[in-house]
Amino acid sequence: MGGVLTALRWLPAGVGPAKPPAPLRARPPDAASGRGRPGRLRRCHVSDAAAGGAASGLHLGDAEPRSELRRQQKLAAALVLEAVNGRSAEERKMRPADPPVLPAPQKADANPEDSPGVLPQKPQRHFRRGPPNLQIRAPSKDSRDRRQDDTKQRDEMVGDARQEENTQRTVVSWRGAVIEPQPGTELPSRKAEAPPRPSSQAPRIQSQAAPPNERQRAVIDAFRHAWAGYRKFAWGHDELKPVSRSFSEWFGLGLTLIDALDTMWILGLKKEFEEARKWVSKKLRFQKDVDVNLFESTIRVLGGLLSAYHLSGDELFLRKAEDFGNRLMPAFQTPSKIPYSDVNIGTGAAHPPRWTSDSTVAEVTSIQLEFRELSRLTGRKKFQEAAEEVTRHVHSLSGKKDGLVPMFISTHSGLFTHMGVFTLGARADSYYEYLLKQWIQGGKKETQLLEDYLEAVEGIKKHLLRRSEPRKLTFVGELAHGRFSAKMDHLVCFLPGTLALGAHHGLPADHMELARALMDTCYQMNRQMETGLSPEIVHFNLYPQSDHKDVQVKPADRHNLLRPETVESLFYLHRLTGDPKYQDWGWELLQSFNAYTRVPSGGYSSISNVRDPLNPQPRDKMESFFLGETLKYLYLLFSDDPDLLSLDAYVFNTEAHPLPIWAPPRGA
Ligand code: DMJ
Repeated sequence: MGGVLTALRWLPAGVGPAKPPAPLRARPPDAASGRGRPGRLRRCHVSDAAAGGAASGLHLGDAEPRSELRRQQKLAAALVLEAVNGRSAEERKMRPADPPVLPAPQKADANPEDSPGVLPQKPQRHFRRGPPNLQIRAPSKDSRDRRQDDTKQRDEMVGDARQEENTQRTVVSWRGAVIEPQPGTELPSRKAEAPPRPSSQAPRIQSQAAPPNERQRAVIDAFRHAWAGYRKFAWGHDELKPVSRSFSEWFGLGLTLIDALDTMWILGLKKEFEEARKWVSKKLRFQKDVDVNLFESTIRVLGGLLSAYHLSGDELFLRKAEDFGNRLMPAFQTPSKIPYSDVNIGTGAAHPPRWTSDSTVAEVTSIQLEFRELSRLTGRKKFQEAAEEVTRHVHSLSGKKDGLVPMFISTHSGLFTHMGVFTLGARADSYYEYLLKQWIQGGKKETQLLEDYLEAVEGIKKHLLRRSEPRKLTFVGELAHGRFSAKMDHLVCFLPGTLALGAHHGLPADHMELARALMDTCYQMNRQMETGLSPEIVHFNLYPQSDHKDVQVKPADRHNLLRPETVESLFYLHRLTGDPKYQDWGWELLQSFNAYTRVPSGGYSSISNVRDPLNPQPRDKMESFFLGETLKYLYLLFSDDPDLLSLDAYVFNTEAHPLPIWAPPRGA
């Protein structure tokens, strides 16, 4: 394998295999590892804690060195910030940032308390975006939807806002004639108060995008095949069961359809988008007695609707997003303000999972991009406030290990629980991702987020990084009560992309070095399997024995759920380094998906055995993220246009839904 570095600066001195580690955990046979889905839980956390308790490595005596480390991290963050703000793009070897894509957040967002009477989102004048046949703008139809969907409060809000808009229009006059502001032209006197609009780059995505190249056309073909199955056998339902040609429900919200909206827009699938949009308009109703998982529904439904709004400019999606966001809010009504995992969007009853009062750390800390954006667009501060309260709270908690967080948090006490177990995989992964991405979303000003992210990357290097034998693949393992396990979830393969993104935004160059090495490893996790597809979990070999391979797979971990993380990181690595080998690797992956997961009658299926190309054992399920993430990232990976969803203009949520980076405030 090319690209594995021989000298790894980030590995702590003296780190290396000593003796074979004792097995740390027993796992139930079906280790699907999805977060928040009771049926897919894979951990035995309580027994893990008990088993390792005596040997706990989380010493209370760490407090002193940790505060010193923290001080150093703050210093490092300050230096990085100075560097980010002070160095030119050329000096940083970064592509120059695009001009701001959106007006600055309204004043009210910056300091909500100062503006108690601030108006919520004004109804947007519709500025035509994208090709005409996607501009589904019949006002009467949309008004009808609004009448059906919206609450009384919302009607009042809209009424107020209309008044505001009228006032604004009459202010703009020349020799007695009213001049309507043009799209993108804001009068200086009103500019600071202009409501946020859909991203100004959105039109480019379809109108000026280069025609798809051969590999992109292959992605379009894959998408069409997946969509055909969904359309035929699962239309309006959550997930396609491609083998039995039926469907399964999770929340009953047309999850696949919503997750796929922005992918269709980006791939230029206008007919499909239009049909899906019609379903959203006519059929998607949130007034139903159903429990949804806060995290999963936020990243997929709220994130999907918000990005569909930004790309299409269609207010239907924003209205739906706001309605849905309102229905998620009861989840935050807990003694600690750490949200419950589940909320009933019809009744407003929120609760933790049946077996615990805890929430998952990654879940409560990976809803912020979406809630913050919803507040910015609607002018309603409550979404952002509730989500940021969680961030502040988690920031201040003890129980971390050099920036690494435990996997559970109590909704009663607000404290971490099941302490001493640290992973970059399930239940913690996107905590790290959202530290960085919120910092980017907010214009790189929120230094607390940066500090926590930088500290965590140091924690990863110090505690979780090792190299395998014999090929010396750099990987991220896990730590349970001081004992290292060479186990890595495929989920961890989001990390190379996140590290590369941080380096692009001015963070230390060794983050990029580490990103490249981990990318090689994630590629090998796929490459070394007989189907070319990664299993859900691998264990790395730490001992130099000639008959051992680097990547080992336990029978219970052999499944592949069509997950996106490898191709997600390939997209970032290619976009930010320009190295075509990442596109070639992605191309191999697409071939493997086609060879082993494509179901002839339509759709793709997760499989149970990535080691048996003759019988990969389809599991009869197409996860919504295959359309929302995997195929979208493949399409973007195969593009050579850095401005197709520029990483200086957009930040992708953890379900691959692009949200705009907020412009820095004027004068900053
Ligand atoms: C997606 O829902 C998201 O990417 C999430 O962050 C992790 N799990 C799946 C994909 O693997």
